[in-house]
Amino acid sequence: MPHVADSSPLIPLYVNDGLLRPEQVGSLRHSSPHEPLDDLRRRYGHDGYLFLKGLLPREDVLKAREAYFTLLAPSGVLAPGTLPVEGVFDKDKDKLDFPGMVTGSTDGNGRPRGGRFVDLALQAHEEPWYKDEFCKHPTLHSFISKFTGWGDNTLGLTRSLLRNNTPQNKAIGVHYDQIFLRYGEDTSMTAWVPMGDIALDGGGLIYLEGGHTLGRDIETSFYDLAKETGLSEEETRNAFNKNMMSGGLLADGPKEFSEAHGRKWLTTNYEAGDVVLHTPYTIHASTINKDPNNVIRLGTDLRFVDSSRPYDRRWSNVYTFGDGV
Ligand SMILES: O=C(O)CCC(=O)C(=O)O
Ligand SMILES: [Fe+2]
Repeated sequence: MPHVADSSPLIPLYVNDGLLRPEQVGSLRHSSPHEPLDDLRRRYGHDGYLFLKGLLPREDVLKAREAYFTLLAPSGVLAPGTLPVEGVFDKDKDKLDFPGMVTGSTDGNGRPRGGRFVDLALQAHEEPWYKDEFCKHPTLHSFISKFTGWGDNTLGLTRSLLRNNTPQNKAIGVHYDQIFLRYGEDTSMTAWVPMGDIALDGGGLIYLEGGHTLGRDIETSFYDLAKETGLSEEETRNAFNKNMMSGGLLADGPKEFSEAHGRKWLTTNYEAGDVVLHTPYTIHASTINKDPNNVIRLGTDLRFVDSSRPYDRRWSNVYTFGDGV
């Protein structure tokens, strides 16, 4: 039987629009990659996500975390006397000089404000240890190919975003991924991969309870609205069309969104090696990183598709600022 945590997290969780009330928070259901695939598929279909404990070897994830912060260290982001793999933010620095890669906190060209830190954070996406090794981890690839039944057609899309949430900075708002993948079918799968341990209040992802069915309904209403307001097919597919919020998000604030829909946000602490798979309609956001030890939250979202089906080819290049997706 999967372990189902039965108590709501008790420590305060902050999101972009304030502190979540205890009744707005629940626990993410845990699964093991060793359970029968049919059970896991059923759970994924029911919950809209699958939180796989320890899918990846911990040391492989920590190796990538170490490489990332070794690359970024010259920017001065790390606390003196700490190791790169720890990724501890130097609390004497101004957090605004070290902005995370988060939708909404960018200049007019899609670039987050910030100097060398931002340049190096972008460069990390091109590094062989990231794009050729970590993103193509055989354990993840092979699990997804079996889980989905896509087999040899399983394709990991090249475009991905390394999200480096520095303490106290803004977090990503409420969204589902299909908004950004509309040039393809709604059959993709996202693997959200925490790159390091993340404490409960350390800025991990939060999932709206039953959010995949709500996300599907919202997408249908966006399409209906697009028709009513006379948008062309091209405009309809655009995540940033005039009927959407700027940045393509459903809302900036998870707290108000949970109140409006009467649903909880589900979360947990994460450990290096864990992976969450989610559907293209699963509604999610992130908490603000309040880690008491100033640990920087690093994670990436890897998208997988069935390459025999139409998929969003705009995701075939390494991420750059303002790439329009
Ligand atoms: O890591 C984050 O804060 C956001 C990741 C995300 O939205 C995704 O996995 O689709
Ligand atoms: Fe997402």
